[in-house]
Amino acid sequence: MTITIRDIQVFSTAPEGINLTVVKVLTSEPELYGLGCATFAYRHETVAHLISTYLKPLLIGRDVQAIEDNWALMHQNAYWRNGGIENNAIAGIDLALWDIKGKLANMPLYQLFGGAVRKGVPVYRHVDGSTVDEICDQIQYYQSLGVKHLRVQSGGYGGGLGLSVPQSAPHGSLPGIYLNSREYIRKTVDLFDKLRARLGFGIDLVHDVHERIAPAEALELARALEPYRLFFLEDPLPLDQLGWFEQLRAHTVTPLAEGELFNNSAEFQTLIVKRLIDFIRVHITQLGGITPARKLAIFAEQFGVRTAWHGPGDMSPLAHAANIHIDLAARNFGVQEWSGINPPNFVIQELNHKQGALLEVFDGLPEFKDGCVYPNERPGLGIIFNEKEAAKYPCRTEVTTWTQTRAQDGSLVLP
Ligand code: GCO
Ligand code: MG
Repeated sequence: MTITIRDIQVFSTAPEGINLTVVKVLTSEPELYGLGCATFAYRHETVAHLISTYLKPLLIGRDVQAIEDNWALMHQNAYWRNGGIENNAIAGIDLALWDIKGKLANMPLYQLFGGAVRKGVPVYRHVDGSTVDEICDQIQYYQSLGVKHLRVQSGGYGGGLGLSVPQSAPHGSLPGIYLNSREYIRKTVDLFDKLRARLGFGIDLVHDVHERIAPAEALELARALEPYRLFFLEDPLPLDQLGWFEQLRAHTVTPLAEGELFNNSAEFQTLIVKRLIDFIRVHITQLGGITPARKLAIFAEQFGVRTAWHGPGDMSPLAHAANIHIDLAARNFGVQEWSGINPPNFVIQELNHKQGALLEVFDGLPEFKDGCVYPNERPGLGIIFNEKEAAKYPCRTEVTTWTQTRAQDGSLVLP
C-alpha cells in the first residue's frame, strides 16, 4: 500500500532572532511525518507562501517515498527554475521526505548514505575581533575546546554593521556599509602575519572574502596570504566573475573555497572539472536540498574536490543535521562550518531571548564535542520540532541593511 503525502505545513520561528522556516510533511500513515528546513532568513514569508500555494497542491497524494521524482517534479513545475525562493522551498520538502525515508528504514540518514567513514565531523568555528589580542584569545579558547580549524575575520566582512555615510564619500552619497577594499587587504594580510607570528602554524585558519573585492584584488590578496598557509580562502570571487578562477588558480597556491551563493550544481561544474577550487561551499537549502547536494558531493569526489558545507546561523538545526549526515558518509569531506548555538548578544538583550531557546524549539541538534560534531542515532534527520515552543519566537519582516554595502565612492558593491 503506497504511503502518500497528506498535508504540508510551514512554521516560521526565530528562537535566536534569526528567521527560520520548518516544513512538516504529513503522510497517510497517521504517526508518520517528516521535517525539513526551508530557511531563507530574509524572505521567509515568500518561501512559506510558495510552499503552501504552489508546492503543497502539487504534492498532495503523491508517493512519499519517490524522493527523486518528487524533487524533479517540484524543480521543473514552474518552468523557470533555480531561484533562491523556489530552491529553499523545495529543499524544505526534500529534507522532510528524506527524514521520512530514514524513519521508514529505522536508520539515521548517514546509514542510508552508505554508512559513516568517520565517527565525528571536524568543524570550524568563527572568530572575529578588532585586535590581534582579542582574536588570539578567541582562537585559544576554541583550541581548548578541541577545535582545529577557525575562520578568522576582523570586523565581519569589512565595513562594520550600521548604515552611515563617511566624510570621504562624494557629496550626496547614500547611507550604507562603506567598504575600503584597499584598507581591507592591507589589514587582512597584516592580521594573518601577526597571527602566524604569535600562534605558529599548528592551527588551520580560513578567511572569508565574501565576494567583496574586485577580481584583481582577489588575486592580490590570495597571493599575499600564501606565506600564512590558509586552510582555504573563501568566496574570493562573485558568482558572476567565475571566469577569473583560471587566473586566480594559476596565480596562487592558497587553497580556494567557493559557492555558498550558488543556486544549482551546474554553477559548480567548471570549477570542479577543471579543479579550479579545492572545496565546494554548498548552502544545502539554496541548492534545493539533500537530493542535489549529495549528487554534487559525489561528483566532486571524482575530481579530488572536497566539501565544506555552509553552516551559518541562518540555517535551522534540520539543515545542520542534513549537513552532518552527508559529512559522515562522504569520503571527500573537507571540514564543516559550525555556527554554534549562541545567539548574537543583541538577541539576548533586545529580544529578551534566553540562551538555549534554539534547543527547546529543536531537540536533537547534532552535538558539538571536543572539536567535532555528532548526530544522534534517531532515524532520519533525528530532530524533534516543538511547535508550541516555536510559536514563542515570532519571525520579523524588516528591511535587510547589512547587504547595503557600498564602495568608498558610494556605489553599491556585492555584500
Ligand atoms: C559564512 C557566510 C555567512 C553569510 C550569512 C548570510 O561563510 O558563514 O558567509 O556568514 O554571510 O549566512 O546570511
Ligand atoms: Mg561565507
